[in-house]
Amino acid sequence: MTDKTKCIVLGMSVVLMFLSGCATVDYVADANARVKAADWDRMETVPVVLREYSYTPSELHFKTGVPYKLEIQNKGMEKHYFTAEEFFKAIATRKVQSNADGEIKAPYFSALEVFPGRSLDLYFIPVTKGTYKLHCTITEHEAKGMHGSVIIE
Ligand SMILES: [Cu+2]
Repeated sequence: MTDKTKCIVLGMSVVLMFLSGCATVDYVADANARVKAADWDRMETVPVVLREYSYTPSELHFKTGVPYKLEIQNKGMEKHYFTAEEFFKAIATRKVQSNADGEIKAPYFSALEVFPGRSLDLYFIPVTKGTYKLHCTITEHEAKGMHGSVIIE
């Protein structure tokens, strides 16, 4: 290869790396605008119960564009996680609220840990349709059955 050819090949691989890098940065970019524009008076409340070792229901269904409060209630004896990285990338997040302690505003989350007997509320708007994996990342919990799906339709 000539130096010029090497330079072109290197240049193309840099462009490809840049493009593939962009494809993985896929949280909802205009989440803040979507949250502000939504009519939160028509928010729907959906509960999900965490215990040893399950989510009830194990399949959660949401519709794009509707504002939701997902009440993540740990009714078990142990700590549990609501981990759903791809789901969190598919929604516009308004906030997570602990009804005892306050609220956390952030553009996105990847996992929420809920202590026994406590709950966290996730306020969000579904944006991207799909079926997303939900699981508890504490050792052995998923293997014992603590997994499910979040479906945006
Ligand atoms: Cu768990």
